[in-house]
Amino acid sequence: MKSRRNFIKQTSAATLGALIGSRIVFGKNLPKDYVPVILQDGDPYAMFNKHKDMVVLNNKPWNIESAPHLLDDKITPNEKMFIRNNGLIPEKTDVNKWTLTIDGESVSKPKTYTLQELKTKFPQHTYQLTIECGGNGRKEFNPPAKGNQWEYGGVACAEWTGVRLADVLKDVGIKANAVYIGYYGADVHLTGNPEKVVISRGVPMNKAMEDETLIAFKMNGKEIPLAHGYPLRLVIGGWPASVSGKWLKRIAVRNIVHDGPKMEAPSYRVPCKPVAPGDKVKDEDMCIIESMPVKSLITYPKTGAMIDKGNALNIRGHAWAGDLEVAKMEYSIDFGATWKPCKLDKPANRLAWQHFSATVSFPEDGYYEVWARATDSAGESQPMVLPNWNPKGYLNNACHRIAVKVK
Ligand SMILES: Nc1nc2c(c(=O)[nH]1)N[C@H]1C(S)=C(S)[C@@H](COP(=O)(O)O)O[C@H]1N2
Ligand SMILES: [Mo]
Repeated sequence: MKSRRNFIKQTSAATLGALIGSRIVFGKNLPKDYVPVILQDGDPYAMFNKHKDMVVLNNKPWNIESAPHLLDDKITPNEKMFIRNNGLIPEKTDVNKWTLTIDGESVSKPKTYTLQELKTKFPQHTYQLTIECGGNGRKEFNPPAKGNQWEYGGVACAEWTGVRLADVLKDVGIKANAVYIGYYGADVHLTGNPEKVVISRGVPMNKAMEDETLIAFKMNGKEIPLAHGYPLRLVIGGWPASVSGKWLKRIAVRNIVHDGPKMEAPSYRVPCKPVAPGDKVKDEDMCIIESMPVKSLITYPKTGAMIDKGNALNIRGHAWAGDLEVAKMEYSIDFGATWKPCKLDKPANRLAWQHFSATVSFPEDGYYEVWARATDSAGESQPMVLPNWNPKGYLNNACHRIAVKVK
């Protein structure tokens, strides 16, 4: 608690406002080192403006997960959006001095932009983008994998506004030998060592140059909340959210596959070929996760729903499929023996999750489970109970299941 108070004390009114989730109207009058009341108790829910049902998995670094029933909104609001940090949130964020530098082997002349330049020089675009932590669903794997035990809530689809990474890279001019981009953020390593990079990941050039790959400065029409990368972040939908670098300061355009911290095996990698649960896998047999697998969540009702006999149940939720579209959505009330179709909407834009709904009737009273299964445009479906085990517990896209009692 003490260090957090110190952090808050040294922070500007603008950053405090970002923490609280609204502008401090008379912020210029705040006494020096004064901690606003809402932040005084160090309550992460107040500090990050999160819903009370969110689950804190870790506080150093902060990792907070959402839950299926909290993700019912079509566009995820900040209050229900998971936080996944590998290091410490940057303490002194002076937006007026914030710059983004583009450099690396495949850039002849590195270039640095102020926030203002980025916002005025390039066309702005807004997309709904699904980002899911590679470790979402880790909790279900057996043997268990180390790391945050994410259940279902490490996913979100917010509306992001920014400029295209492609437009900025074209403005800088990149060489033909460019292979990968790698981001660098302003967050601080857990050791406090300023020389150490917390995480620096990236994507191949073809993903970097997609229309939807944004250098974003707004989330859901407002400045990005501090925990989610204020004032600037990469947002790269459909791939593990670890490629969406927060507190973005620098992008290196590399002539090799980027080799920053957490690019190397076994981080964000899975066995190139399936292995048996518990197997040891050599580093060279682990492959970088690219597009995320097809997945869905029932966001209404919450598991444990009780309904009266004879009443139908309206279910709804979202489905997503990495770089692909979801082509089909089904539900089962007989543990996967038979499946019925759900109504499935088209995505608002490429890489946005898609909404589904169905009216479910039950033949008699008793205990049921409603299982939901999405199939992507390449014909891949979610596994019913668990996908292939992997040493780090990534990519669990098993069918989501809710309990329902009819009486
Ligand atoms: N600079 C920086 N960017 C980062 C991270 C981080 O620790 N530092 N975590 C990554 C991971 S692993 C995930 S899952 C997403 C989480 O984004 P969110 O906290 O906005 O939900 O941010 C990614 N970007
Ligand atoms: Mo992540």
